[in-house]
Amino acid sequence: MVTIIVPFPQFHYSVFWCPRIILQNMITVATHVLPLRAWCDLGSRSLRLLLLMLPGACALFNPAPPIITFQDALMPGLLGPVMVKIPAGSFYMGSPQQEPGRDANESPQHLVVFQAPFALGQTEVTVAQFGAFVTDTHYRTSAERDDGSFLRDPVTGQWGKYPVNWRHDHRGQPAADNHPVIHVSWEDAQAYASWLTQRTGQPYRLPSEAELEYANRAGSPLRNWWGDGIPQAAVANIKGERDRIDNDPTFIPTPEERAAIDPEGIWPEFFIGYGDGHWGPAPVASFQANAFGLYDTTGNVWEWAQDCWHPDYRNAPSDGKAWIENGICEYRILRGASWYCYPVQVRAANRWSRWPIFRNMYIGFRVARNVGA
Ligand SMILES: [Ca+2]
Ligand SMILES: [Ca+2]
Ligand SMILES: [Ca+2]
Repeated sequence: MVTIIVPFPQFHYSVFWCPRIILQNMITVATHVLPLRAWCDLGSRSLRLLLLMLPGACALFNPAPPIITFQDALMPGLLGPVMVKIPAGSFYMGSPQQEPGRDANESPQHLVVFQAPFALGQTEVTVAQFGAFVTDTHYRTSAERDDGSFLRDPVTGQWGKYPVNWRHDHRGQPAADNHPVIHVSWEDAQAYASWLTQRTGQPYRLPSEAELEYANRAGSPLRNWWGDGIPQAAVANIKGERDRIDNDPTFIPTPEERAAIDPEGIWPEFFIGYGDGHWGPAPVASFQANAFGLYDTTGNVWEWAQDCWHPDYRNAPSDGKAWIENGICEYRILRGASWYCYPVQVRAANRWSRWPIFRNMYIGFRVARNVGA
């Protein structure tokens, strides 16, 4: 195992990080429990000031730990995906009642505690990485066994099943090696993780839904790890107004999509004024990492999770493990939204699910692995 330690790169986000329990509890109390009047009545002015300064002060004196990455050897001359050690900790999973655009399936917001660290792929699995697996095993994906995968024709705008697979991009052209692999199903993702386990002797698997949200937020209780609202800089491959390619009808959602995704018709179809330079998947790690050192946790491609679908979080486990019990296992979880999504879907708490052999032009995955303390 090769271990690389890099310094914590973004002090700004450590404000969320070090005192995450204090900060999240303060926000929970401030927004759920205390009405404004009670907050104003809370002790003296100096006490209020102290409470507000605490997160910043704590970050100054107790900075977040460094980001630790490693790679396991797969076979002579080939290393596995770069993995990031995600620290043990806790967070509130789901969205608060007042979050704009939320769905009932994100309720109730609940505390999840990770007693032990775990590791997540630093990036989504790439075309090159998936290709090494196929070369070694001659594995045939769901798309290859079942007449192709789904994409929107960039000329006609029509959704359809085309003779494409993991080797192709969102237009059906050969995909670049450094792009996230797409047109892969939950079953294909399982097969890849099993191969990593077999080749490395280490316990690779798909992440749980809780792990994906915890890792995505990286301490942020806001709508996204970079904050609320429209990003001021290019932080992720999401659907920006300036990402539109001339004459490409796939930028405009179909009437069915619009009705299904935004029944109230109040959300814009893209992030207004935003541009990240990509309509379609971008090479992995094209944008800055979040506070955990992970790339593209939001945007680029949706990512499969291990869990079965549950319509909300009632009776959800609090240990962060994949939630299978009493679930609808004909559907598996997808997280993080994609380059194709409406802004209403681009929220850390947002959830989606599809059946295990489903695949299309905006779904990929990253792997997880158990690690020692
Ligand atoms: Ca984009
Ligand atoms: Ca992603
Ligand atoms: Ca949703």
